[in-house]
Amino acid sequence: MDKISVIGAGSVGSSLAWLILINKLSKRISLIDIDEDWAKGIACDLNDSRFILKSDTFIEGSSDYSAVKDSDIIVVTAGSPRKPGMRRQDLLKINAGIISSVSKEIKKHSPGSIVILVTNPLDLMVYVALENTGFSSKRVFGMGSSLDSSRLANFISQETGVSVKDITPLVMGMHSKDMLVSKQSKIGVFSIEEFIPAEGFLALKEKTCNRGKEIVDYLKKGSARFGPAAAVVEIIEAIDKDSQKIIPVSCLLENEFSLGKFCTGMPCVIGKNGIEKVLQPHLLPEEKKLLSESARSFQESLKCLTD
Ligand code: LAC
Repeated sequence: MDKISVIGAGSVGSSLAWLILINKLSKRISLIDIDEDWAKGIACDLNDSRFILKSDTFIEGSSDYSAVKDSDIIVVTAGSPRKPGMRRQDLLKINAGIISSVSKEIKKHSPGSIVILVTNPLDLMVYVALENTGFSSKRVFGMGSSLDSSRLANFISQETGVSVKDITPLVMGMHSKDMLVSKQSKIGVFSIEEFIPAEGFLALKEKTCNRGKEIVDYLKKGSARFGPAAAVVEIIEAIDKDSQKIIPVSCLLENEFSLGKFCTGMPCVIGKNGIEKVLQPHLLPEEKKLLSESARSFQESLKCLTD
């Protein structure tokens, strides 16, 4: 890939730039931050690791949005992060303002790019970016459920002793504490129940839903960075290699589940065009209910934004 831009050089943005450099996923990275000196400082530090890591990826720090010009992919991590005691939803108004202006800049300077959102509340931010870029929904989506899935896989692996490589986690729905952690997740070819009793899985589900908050509470001055950065890199790699890999991302649903138009986490096939296909897993009755609650809560938040 020729160029990836990362908007927001905070902990997720800088960790992501480092992972891109280590994995040599792009020739250039534009790291944009409102604090230009900060972006430049992080870029200098990252570039100093190029020789040791044998990577020709070069990073440029800037506060000028024109630096995103001609990006293949733009990752948006900019926005206010959660503080202890806050829900992702509490960031709605402030971050919607940021994402709408960032989206207009993206549209102006890099109209052909694929845009991956990380900013919370994620599903709403994907919608705001779609509205303000006018790009196809195949090219604007969010990283959320794949991180939640990775968290679930981590917990299942710890609980059972089975390698994370043999776990197929399935988390969908909103990237919030009301996410849909599916008991249709698998361990090898086996159903979860064959390894973990129902109440045990309920506990893992709870831990998965609360993981972001747990990290915020521990850190006090920040939120998760390594997990989110790794989850974005997985998506970038799938686009770069056109691997047609199934990754759950926050995408626009047009009425697939007869729930109207809203953004939420669904397993999608990811390739060189971004979302190649939105998959529609068979939902258990309680999962259908949770998804319709996601749709309702999405519409409420949207209304709150437009009021
Ligand atoms: C979290 C942030 C990325 O789940 O929403 O930690």
